[in-house]
Amino acid sequence: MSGRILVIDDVATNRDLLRAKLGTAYYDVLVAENEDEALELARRQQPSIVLIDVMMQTIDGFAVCKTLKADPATAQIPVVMVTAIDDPEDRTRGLDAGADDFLVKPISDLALFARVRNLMRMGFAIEELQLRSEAAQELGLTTNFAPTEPTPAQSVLIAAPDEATGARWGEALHERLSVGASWETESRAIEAAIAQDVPDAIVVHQQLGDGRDGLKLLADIARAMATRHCALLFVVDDDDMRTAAKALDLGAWDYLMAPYDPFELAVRMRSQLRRKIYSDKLRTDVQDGLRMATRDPLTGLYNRRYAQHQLRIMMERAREEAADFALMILDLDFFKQINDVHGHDAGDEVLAQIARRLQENVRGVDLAVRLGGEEFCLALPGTSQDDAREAAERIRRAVCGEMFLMRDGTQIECTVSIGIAVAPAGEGDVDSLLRSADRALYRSKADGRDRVSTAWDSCEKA
Ligand code: GH3
Ligand code: MG
Repeated sequence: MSGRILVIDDVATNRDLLRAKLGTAYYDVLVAENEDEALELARRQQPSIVLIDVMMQTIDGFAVCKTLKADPATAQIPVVMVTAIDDPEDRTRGLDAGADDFLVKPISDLALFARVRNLMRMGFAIEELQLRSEAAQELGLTTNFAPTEPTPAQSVLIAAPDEATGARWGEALHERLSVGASWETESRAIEAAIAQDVPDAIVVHQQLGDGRDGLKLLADIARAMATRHCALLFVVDDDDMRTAAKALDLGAWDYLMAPYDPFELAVRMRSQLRRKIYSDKLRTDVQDGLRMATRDPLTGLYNRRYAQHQLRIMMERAREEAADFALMILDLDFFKQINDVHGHDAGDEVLAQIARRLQENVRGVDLAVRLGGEEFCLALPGTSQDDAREAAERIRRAVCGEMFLMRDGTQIECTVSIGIAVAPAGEGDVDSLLRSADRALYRSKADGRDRVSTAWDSCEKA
């Protein structure tokens, strides 16, 4: 997010006025005096907000808005249209072109700065998610942003001043956006509805049916864990720009002022729902990315990279608590033959089933890792040498005691060799513990496989 604002206006004095006004709040202002310049600057400079005057001689502001919204490179940049008079027709056209808001000339500082602050804040949040999602994409996830239309799966809850208004707005949203819309007028019922099923968007009227302050409800919703990602639209009752500004600062994504036009409500809701769908998608990508970065896709176990980091943390904790820390390395026996005889896919299936058996046989505090190939590692905090040996024997039997059943009915037998090392009271470092376990494993292999060896027994022998 650049923190830059692009002002598009073909009149020099207007541009200068806005530049000066925004400059006082230390925003970085870009200006464009024709259409080409505007599109070029928007693409290249990625401003945080675009301000377009709709009353221009040489530029069609609506067309510019439409072009910006149709181009994936600029579609996410919020567009605010500046109108000379509060012309409902201009608003409708602008909203249809994808504009995110309107400012009426002469622009009040309150309205301008409240809107800019709000859009900047939301932009920063989305940008943060985008960056993390890009990191996820580098790990192999594909995400392409395409503006998504709301579907019946989206739900909107209206916190209405009365039944009739709730019904009218609900109908407008349902008909125009085909989303599921419901309404409530009493705070209790509103809270109960949210608790039962968190909606994608909530419309909050300034004055609720039971006289409760809508701004208070808005603030609660914006803060609560369960609802903080809901799109929030505030309906200003007292026709006061200060109330609208306050709503934006409290967390409203957008607001609506009288005269209430159900069409305007629907169009504003559409763009907020799009934003919501987009940010939800980014958030899921980030979660998937994190999962991908830490897990092995075939088995779902943690991967080596994550283990290296996590083992260190676990061992530090063991040292702090002076608790024994056991580490096991498991390597499947003659696994190459399984591939050779039954095919690579069957080998994969055996690996996946082994991982499942491993997970079923460890505690929640243990860490199960696929180190690579047919090699696994288990970290068992708070486990003494005796306990570790016992656990290893149990795991060896649990993992390979039964044959592996393939989808075609084939039964495959596979055994495992295990090496264990224990850091008494968590002393020592992860790398040497891993090396000790590895040496013990090597002994299991050398002694005939399908067995458990311990690092301390080999020390005693040596
Ligand atoms: P040893 O008892 O000495 O460990 O013998 P081994 O055959 O298990 O060991 P080796 O290192 O010779 O071979 C390991 C085999 O594991 C070779 C490799 O193709 C196979 N392998 C590694 N990763 C995968 C995988 O993800 N899927 C499948 N199907 N096979 C894998
Ligand atoms: Mg092996």
